[in-house]
Amino acid sequence: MNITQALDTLDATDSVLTEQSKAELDQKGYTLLPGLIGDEWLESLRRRLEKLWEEEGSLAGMEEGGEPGTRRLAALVDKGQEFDRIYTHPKILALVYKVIGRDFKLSVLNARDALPGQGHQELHTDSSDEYDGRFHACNTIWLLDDFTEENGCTRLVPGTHRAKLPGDVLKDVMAPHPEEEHLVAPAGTVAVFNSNIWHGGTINQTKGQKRRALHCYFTARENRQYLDQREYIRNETWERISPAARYILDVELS
Ligand SMILES: O=C(O)CCC(=O)C(=O)O
Repeated sequence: MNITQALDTLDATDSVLTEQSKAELDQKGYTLLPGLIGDEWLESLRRRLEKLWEEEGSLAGMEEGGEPGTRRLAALVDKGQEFDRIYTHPKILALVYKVIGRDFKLSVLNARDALPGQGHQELHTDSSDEYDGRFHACNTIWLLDDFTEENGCTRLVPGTHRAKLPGDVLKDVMAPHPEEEHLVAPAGTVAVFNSNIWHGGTINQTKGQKRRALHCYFTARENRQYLDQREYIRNETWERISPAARYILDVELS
């Protein structure tokens, strides 16, 4: 198996993409896919996350270290069949391939919910290297609740995916940026963004509204995965998923 075969098998070809999403991803550094998660799937994802939060308690998200002020979950590839369709979704994979432009794999699949009064993050990129003529990673945020101005939507600064790293040029990475755009969109939307774009979570100003999202992050194949999927993969997951999915996870038998 190679990336071309994996993408072909999963129908992740250019023909599933619109000209608009390709152009936005290239020019702004992000694009939105409204309604990608159907109602039934959305409900099953929410149910699964709540069950995992209940079961894992204070250990939730600890595979990746957690984040104060948020509920996190990590290593989701192995925590439910509901997640199989996330990292193998044809439109997502086709867009990720547009950004990275070469062989890639999943790095992490996790969840994040900013708690009331919390969740503000510095403007950052998800790539430690600034743009050097090609891109090395691509992230996606799956909105499981409506994202509003009040409940901690993501902020993104369009066009910064070809800029320097925010910490190198901004005086205050926590401050609002004059050009930032807010990811206000209904549950079921997926945002695909170049990992070099400046972005960050904002504060959940509501008294108790949830702001649950999945992050499905892909990296060029030569990079290390943030979470070593081989270390976590369970037999039942490995046997359930397709050879193409195993390729995307980089858990094929060598
Ligand atoms: O969930 C969000 O709004 C963005 C989170 C993020 O950028 C991160 O955790 O690195």
